[in-house]
Amino acid sequence: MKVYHILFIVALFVFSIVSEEQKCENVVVRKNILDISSDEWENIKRVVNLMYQDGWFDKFAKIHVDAFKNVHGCPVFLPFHRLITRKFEMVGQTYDKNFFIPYWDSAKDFAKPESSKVLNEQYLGGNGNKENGSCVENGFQASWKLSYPSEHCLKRVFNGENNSMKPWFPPETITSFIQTSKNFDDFRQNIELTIHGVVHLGFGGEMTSFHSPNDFVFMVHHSNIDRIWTKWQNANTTNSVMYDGTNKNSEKAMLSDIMEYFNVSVQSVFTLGQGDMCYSYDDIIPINKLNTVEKSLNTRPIFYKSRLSENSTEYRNLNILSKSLRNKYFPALEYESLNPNSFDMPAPTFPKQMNSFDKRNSYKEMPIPEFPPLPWINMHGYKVNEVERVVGRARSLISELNSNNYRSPYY
Ligand SMILES: [Cu+2]
Repeated sequence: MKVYHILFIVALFVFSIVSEEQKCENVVVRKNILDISSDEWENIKRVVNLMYQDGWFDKFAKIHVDAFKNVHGCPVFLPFHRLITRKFEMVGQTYDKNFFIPYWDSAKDFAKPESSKVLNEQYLGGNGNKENGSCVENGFQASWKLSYPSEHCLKRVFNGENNSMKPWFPPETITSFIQTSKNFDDFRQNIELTIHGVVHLGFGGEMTSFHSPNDFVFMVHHSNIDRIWTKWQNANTTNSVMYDGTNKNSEKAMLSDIMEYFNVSVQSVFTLGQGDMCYSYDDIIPINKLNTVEKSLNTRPIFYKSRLSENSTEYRNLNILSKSLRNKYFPALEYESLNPNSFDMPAPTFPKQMNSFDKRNSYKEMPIPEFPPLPWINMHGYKVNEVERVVGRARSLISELNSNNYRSPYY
């Protein structure tokens, strides 16, 4: 045997050990907060309350404040927030190894966010009490006292009239972002400047401050933002390794960039199920597993983990849109084989045909979210023209859908 043969075998052996080590042994599945059992939810609340008592909320709020100016409005926004939520989850797992951060699929609540079940007493609670310093008085975080950056109660100040919130972006926009974003940073902007922002802005209080991780809403919201990124990563093979754009220091964003405070590379958080990223999502099939189920998916309608069933009268098909609108906003509808990760709402049926409209007249035109206010733009160091372009594009998608008789199944 020649020397390089031996070297090759040794290298192969070392490589297989490394990749073995990187694979997670225990993977927790993050579920939709509305789908988890009451026992599971009781346990999550128990762990989160223990973390609160032990000062972990102060700690995570401080990490977010310290990193703030470098991790918003640039590519590392997605990897950094993946990492901070995962680190929070890992701390939770020291209290209970099955702990996971559920996600709040907030886009589904776009029209009237304040009436979401997620804000009920048994879940996250509602608005702060205006008469009492905007302190949150219901939900499992009621009467929390926080000490970072200084002693205060947990605050929420909803941004609408009479305890309401201004509308958010509907699932149709998220689905369109997954299908039309040109590269990683285009996708990051589409998400950060729309659905990410409106949820923070809707809550106000802690959620519009630098120390937003004080509210557990931050974690369920960022679990969802991360879910949407994971969907995009698994919508096709190139997305799963795509990272581009410009960092805050004007340098080109690289997978080898080291993220501050945690001191790990962007690369190390890029793939779920590897390294420390030992979690998955209940509604995402990893792209490498997709090929095996693809055939069966193609022969029948795809309603993968959808809340709406095929026979539901509430089901509306994106295929009612004209070919030019489909090409512009939902190009994946034209693909030979549909990847369910390209949709954050029910995918259309096969064969392609128009579903007839039902006669319910309770469907309304989707409300169009506002541009984010200037203080929010400045706080994050966003560029006004960038916000106008990205948010403007999402707003015109909604108005074009409205004016073409599309009615959202979620409203
Ligand atoms: Cu943040």
